[in-house]
Amino acid sequence: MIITLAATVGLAACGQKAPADLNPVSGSARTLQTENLLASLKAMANSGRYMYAHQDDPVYGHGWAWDDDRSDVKSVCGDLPAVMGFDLGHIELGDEKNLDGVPFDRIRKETIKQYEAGGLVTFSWHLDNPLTNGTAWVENGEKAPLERQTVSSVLKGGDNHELFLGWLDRLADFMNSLTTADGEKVPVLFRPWHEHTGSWFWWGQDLCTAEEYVALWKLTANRLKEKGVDNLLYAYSPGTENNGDAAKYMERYPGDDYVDLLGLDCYCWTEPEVTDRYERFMNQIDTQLGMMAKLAEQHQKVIALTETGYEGIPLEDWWTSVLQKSIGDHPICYVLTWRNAHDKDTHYFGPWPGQLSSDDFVKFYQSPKTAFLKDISHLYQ
Ligand code: BMA
Repeated sequence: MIITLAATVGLAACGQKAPADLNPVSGSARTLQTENLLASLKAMANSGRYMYAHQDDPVYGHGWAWDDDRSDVKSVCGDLPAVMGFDLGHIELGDEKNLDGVPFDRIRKETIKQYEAGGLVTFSWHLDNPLTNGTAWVENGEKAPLERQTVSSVLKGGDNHELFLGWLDRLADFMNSLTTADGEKVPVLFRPWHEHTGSWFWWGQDLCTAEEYVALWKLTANRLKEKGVDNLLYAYSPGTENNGDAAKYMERYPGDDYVDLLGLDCYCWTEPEVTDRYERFMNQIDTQLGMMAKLAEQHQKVIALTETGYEGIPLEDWWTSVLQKSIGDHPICYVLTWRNAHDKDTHYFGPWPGQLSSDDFVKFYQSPKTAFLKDISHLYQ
């Protein structure tokens, strides 16, 4: 079964190889491997199977950090996630480590390793605020006058435009540094400016206008292109605020030329006052993925559940009875659960040995619907 599916995905990807000059973002060449990756993600979605992804999986986990060749997911089910997520927050500052203390050299190493194993890496970017020098998060709530000016300040004509170009150039240097020993550029899925439909990041809904948000996205993609970055697919990932309304979902969409994948960040409730948390989460996932699948068809894109999870996973069969059920047959290419912090006891979204839901995670792993690293053929050929 595993071999058959791997072959199907691999073959479908081969059949749809796009010429390298069909780069929708840049208009100039995006590497052939990057185009092949996009074809493979589409083939994966059409195969009825989806890849499992975990943030920071190979660099730390529940109760450990910085070991080599270790993973909470592998310790539980014997295989690695097919997709690894990493965060690039603080690359803009020229720091050696990201905002969670992960060295960028390690992220580069793991990205190349995952590519050589045939799997995928996706990057989020919780970058600092260039106007306040604060974090990505809006720290002053409604009294956030500076945060409200941040996006306009980095756009052309704004006081922080030059500074921000420098930040983008550091990001570009990192993307360009993702090369194998043979000099092959490693394609990755970049997911900038995420959860913009909420108002907790400086690029969020109430912090900038739709025009400013779109301009921010285009500035980012165009600058990276100018700096020779040709190994990125782009993911757009709003939160759930649109309630299934396609027009709202697309309100700040930067355009088909700037996006490859339509995503969704949607978490299971942990608030004690929410009593129908599973039902609400499942309905939300079902409604939103249904809407996104239609949009993906119209816009020729692929969809994914770009962030999800239930912090602390206090339900024994959450993986199969809640997550997997709500995804159902929606044609996503992957589902990502957030990180297992090594320094915060209850901040984890993936399994670890002995965790309440770990047996159920093994069932999720064994399901014919899910794909882990050993299940996939090389996504780039
Ligand atoms: C958040 C939390 C934070 C972390 C940030 C970036 O959701 O996990 O602890 O710093 O993501 O990874």
